[in-house]
Amino acid sequence: MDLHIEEVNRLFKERYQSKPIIVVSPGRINLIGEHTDYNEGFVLPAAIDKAILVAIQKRDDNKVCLYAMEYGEEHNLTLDKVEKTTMHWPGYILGIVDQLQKRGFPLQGFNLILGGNVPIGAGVSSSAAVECATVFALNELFGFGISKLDMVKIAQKAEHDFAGVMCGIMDQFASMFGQENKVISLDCRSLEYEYFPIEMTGLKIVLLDTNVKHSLASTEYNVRRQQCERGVAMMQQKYPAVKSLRDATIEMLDECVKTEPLIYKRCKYVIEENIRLQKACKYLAAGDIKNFGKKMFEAHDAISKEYEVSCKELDYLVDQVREDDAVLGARMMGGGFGGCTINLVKEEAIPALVKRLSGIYKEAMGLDLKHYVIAIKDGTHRVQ
Ligand code: GAF
Repeated sequence: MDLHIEEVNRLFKERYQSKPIIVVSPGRINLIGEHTDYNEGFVLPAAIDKAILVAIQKRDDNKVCLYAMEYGEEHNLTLDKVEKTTMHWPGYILGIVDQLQKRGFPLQGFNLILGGNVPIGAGVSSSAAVECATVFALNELFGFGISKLDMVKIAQKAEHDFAGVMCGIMDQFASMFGQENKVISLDCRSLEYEYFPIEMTGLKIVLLDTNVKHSLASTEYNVRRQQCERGVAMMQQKYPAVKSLRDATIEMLDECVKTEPLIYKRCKYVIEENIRLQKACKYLAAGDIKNFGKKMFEAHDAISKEYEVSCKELDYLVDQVREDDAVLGARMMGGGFGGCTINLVKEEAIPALVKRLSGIYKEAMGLDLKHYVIAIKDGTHRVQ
């Protein structure tokens, strides 16, 4: 992965006359288990070979000077005035600063350059990568001794408070804890996790990017979360032990939530997605990628029809590979309303597939199709 470390060093020296600590934090994929994390369910993510880079060094005063290479923009402030800005990107960094201050960590001023090669808005969670890179870099710089799990929690809270997305823990966890060539089987209730080696001889994970960045995504995301909570509250009246959808069954749903069809649909999707993931994991463990792939298609149909966080471009891309022998499984990935589909594709067939899809996608949707053939890599770490 080409992160232009030399260029970052040169730029840092030019802007701030010092040599920085450099931390990288990857984007993530998720093989199956979508919108289950905030319902205390299961997910199967991994960190990828596209990462955010944070270069950082202390200052002698209480200023925070930020520069984003991607946008050629800077944002400066002082530590006694850490607030949201109208600019998008500083929020993820300042959200971390805010969390550290709230937890009483003694920050001093610092200079920070943000770079990297995670595609923005493509659904591979560049935001979690920025948050994880920032908290890790600040922890290194000031020697706070924060554990990786606490850094994940700080990063998640930063997203809640500064970006306003009431996300689950999957993205930050995957970015921080990723391991090369392994997916993480994570229980989002207990936070117990296991690394699963993924053997896919002759296959590659290909992300097909719709190039759609839906402005409704964060609002609708929070609405879905509330709908799940509503379903839990309805079931709790009869079954007090139901603390989240993790504890619910379809029988309980039938009994308690039938009167509200929309809430019913949403909860049904989540309950079944957890079951689907567990079956899919068994296939993965047995090396049965064909049946694993089938579960991915099933997951897509359910998230599209019942949870309704897909969009026509994502549905189109999944539909176009259903009958293609080169594609074993496909589904929309991440929060939804745009971003990427994740596809398991026979390696030798990738160029022809991309060529075919690019043409018909442009014709049908009027948009260019981007694609990323990805590899699974280590999570957040220091490179300098
Ligand atoms: C987004 C969120 F940030 C995650 O927590 C997760 O809920 C995901 O959407 C859907 O599975 O990426």
